[in-house]
Formats: sequence, C-alpha cells, structure tokens
Amino acid sequence: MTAHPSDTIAAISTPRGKGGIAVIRISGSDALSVLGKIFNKDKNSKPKTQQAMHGWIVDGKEPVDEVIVLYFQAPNSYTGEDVIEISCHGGPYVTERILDLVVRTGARIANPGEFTERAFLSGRMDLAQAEAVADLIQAETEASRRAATYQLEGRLSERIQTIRDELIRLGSLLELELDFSEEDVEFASRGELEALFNSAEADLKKLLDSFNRGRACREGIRMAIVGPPNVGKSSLLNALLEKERAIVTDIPGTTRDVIEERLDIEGVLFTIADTAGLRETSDPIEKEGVRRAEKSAEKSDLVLLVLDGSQPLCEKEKQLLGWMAESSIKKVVVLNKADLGKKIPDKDIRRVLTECQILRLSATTKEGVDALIDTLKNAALSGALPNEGEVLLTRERHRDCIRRTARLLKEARKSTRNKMSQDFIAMDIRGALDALGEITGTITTDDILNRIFSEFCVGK
Ligand SMILES: Nc1nc2c(ncn2[C@@H]2O[C@H](COP(=O)(O)OP(=O)(O)O)[C@@H](O)[C@H]2O)c(=O)[nH]1
Ligand SMILES: [Mg+2]
Repeated sequence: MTAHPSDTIAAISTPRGKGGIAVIRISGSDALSVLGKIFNKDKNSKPKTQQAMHGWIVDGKEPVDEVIVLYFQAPNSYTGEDVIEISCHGGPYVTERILDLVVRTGARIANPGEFTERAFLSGRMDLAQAEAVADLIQAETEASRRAATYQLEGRLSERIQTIRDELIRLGSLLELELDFSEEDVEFASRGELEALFNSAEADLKKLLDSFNRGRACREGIRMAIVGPPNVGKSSLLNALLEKERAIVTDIPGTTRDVIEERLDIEGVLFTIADTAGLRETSDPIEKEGVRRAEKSAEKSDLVLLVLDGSQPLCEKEKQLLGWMAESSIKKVVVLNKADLGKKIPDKDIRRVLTECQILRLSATTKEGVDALIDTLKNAALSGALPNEGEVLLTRERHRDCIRRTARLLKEARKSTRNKMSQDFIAMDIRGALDALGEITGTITTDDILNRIFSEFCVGK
C-alpha cells in the first residue's frame, strides 16, 4: 500500500479558462507556511480554521492578485491534511502565476486525483466514495448525479460492510464448529449456516442484478439507429433531438458515416448513433458506412431497428430481422412513416424477431415519438431513475469484486456440505472477504489505486 504522503501538493481546482473566480488548492503539512510567504492579509491575526481571510497574494513586493483565502486545519479538511484554498480572480494567466508562486515557495504540482487519493489514504473516505467523487464530476444527467451522490454518501459501502459482517459471522461459526467436529457439539446448526450462506448470496445477487441499471445511470445508454436506406432513420434522429442534425433526403444512401449525438431523456444520457442504411452496395464509401453501421450496432446497449411501415415487409428486411434476431442486444422495432399507412402487422415481425417491442410512428408528423421516448427510458432503467437512496452497482470494478465473492462463497458452501477440512473453507471465506474489501479499499494495491485516481482531473 502507498505510504502516507509527506510532501505538500498544489493545483488549480477550477477548469481552465476565464471565469469569475478560480480556486488554487494546497494540501500538506507545509500549506500554511507556503501561504505565510505569499499572502498579505488585512489583519495581523493568525489564520483560523474554516474562516475566510481577505488580502493580497504578493511576489516579494509585487502585488499579484486580491484574493480570499480559506484555511482548513488537519484533520478537518477534504484531504485530512492542512488545506489552503485561494480564491483568486478567474483569469488563466493570474491563476497560473499564483500557482507558480506557490510551487516556488515549497509545494509541488499535484497529480490527477491526488487530493482525493490523500482523502482516501487518511481515512476521510473509502474507495467507493472516492470513485463517487469522480462520477459526480462526470455526471451529466439526473440519473448519474443520483447514483454518484448516493454512493458518495456511503450507501454502497454500508451495504458491502453489512455483507462483510455476515461473512465474518459465518466464518467464525464455521471455525467453531469445525474446531469441535470430533466431539459432536453443534455451535451452529446446519440450518443456521445454510441460512447465513443464503442471505449473503441473496444480498450479492441483488447487487449484481442492479448492475445494468446502475451502469445505465453512470455511463448512459449507447443506442444505434439502424435499418434499410430511406426508411427515415435520420429523420427519426432529428425528431428525437428536436433539431435538424442529420441530412435527410429522399435519395437512398444519404447517410454514409455514423453521426453520434447525446440526448438527455428524462434524466438518462443516451448517445444516439444514426447510421448508413444497411444494403448491398458497390460504392466504396457507402460500403464503409454500412460496415460502420454494423459495428455501431454491435457495440450498442440498444438497437432501434427502423423500417418503412407504410410498405409491406420485403425479403431484404426479413433478412435484416433475422440478423437482428441472432444478436443478444436489446432491440426496439420502429415502423416509421405511419402517416402514409400501416402495412406491416406485428406478426410479420414476430415471426422472425420473437422478443422485441414494436412501435408505429411518424418521424415527419412526430406522432408516436413521445411513446418511443417512454419506451427508451423503460428499456434503459426499467422506467425509473434511482429511487431515493437506492443503491445501484455502477462500475465494472465493483461487479467483478462481487462476482468473485459470490464464486468463492459457492465454493465454501460446497466444501461445507462435503465436510471438507476447515482450512479449505476458511480460505474461501477469507478470499470472499478480501474480494469484497477491494470495493471499499480495506484491501487494495497500488495498481488499483493508480487506475482509479488517474481517471480524475488535476485539482480534485
Ligand atoms: N411521409 C413520411 N416521410 C418520411 C418519414 N420519415 C422520413 N421520411 C422521408 O423519407 C425520406 C428518407 O428519410 P431519411 O431520414 O433520410 O431516411 P434514412 O435514409 O433512413 O436516414 C425523406 O424524404 C424523408 O422526408 C415519415 O415518418 N413520414
Ligand atoms: Mg440517413
């Protein structure tokens, strides 16, 4: 594990560019002495923790900027160390100039996420909470904000701790029982052990089941609009975005590249890709477009298959449906141009694609587009944003840890049933505890920490 840091770090914590103010943050045991060398404050009193001070940043005799300084005395700060926050005027030059001064006076430039890493190392927050900080900064919609906030509050960590407590109890019961196995004493009945295994497994499963929704909240949903040429895919993208983003013409093969747009659908981020119409073609550019369309569909969470519903289903479209049926990606079939007629009955679709939702709409008149939006939200989040305080698994890292835990528990249960030696069972249970501990960081390695904190921006 990383040793506790002893040097003092500094960074600009606000985004680059011109703004009302910018904040420079300094953390470490020298924070206060660095400030002392560059700050002329109004009164000669000593800095008080959590109180704002007004004054000037000076470089020798040269006044650099008029600022407000906040001092947070260790351990009551974000990092758990002494922290100084300088709010200066938000010009990129003046901000850099002050940072430069801070560094010349004894701090070094912080790495990405280093303030939060220090918060973790000093026990101010656990690893899942540190990750939630990054998620909250990245959040672009209400769903991602909620998922991050609940995790930042420590709700996921609490759930994990509850399961760990259960496992610790299970482990100690087993050890007791096995210690006395010769003497035929029962400290824990089979039934009780079984019940403990069951409840731990049920808790893990519940978390695992929440992953798809959780990931949709955190990362959003990738959706590809695919279908034959000229059925209205680009018109549908424009209707969803409520702007003329993609070129719409009556010439088949107009869209040749993949156009990606982001859309907030009632709190969930959708990245929507409009693609080239899928057809056999000899035009090399269109051919590449078709290849990209197929690729885009393959890496989506959801595919909107658009067909012209005002024409009966043709052979080519049946082939396309067959191709869709082979993939496990969720799909919604849109029968467009409903204003021109409805010539494709549901059963024609379901004959090939047994499980999918079918919607009839018109991208031109917008009739039915609202129903599509509802359907999309449902497909992504089973209809709902995270409920008040609901704990969702949002990261693959967490899911992997829980999967490993579940696998080891299964082994432990099997070994217990088969009356294997105590060492075996204890080892699996310890392994399960460690795997769970990786989520909150009770167990961690430099490798895990580097991966997590390098995702952060500098200054956080
Ligand atoms: N009547 C009608 N025409 C549509 C509808 N959607 C698209 N179109 C027309 O169909 C043609 C092809 O549309 P486009 O969006 O470029 O199709 P794409 O090739 O699938 O992207 C254009 O002339 C559109 O105006 C619709 O719902 N109703
Ligand atoms: Mg198009």
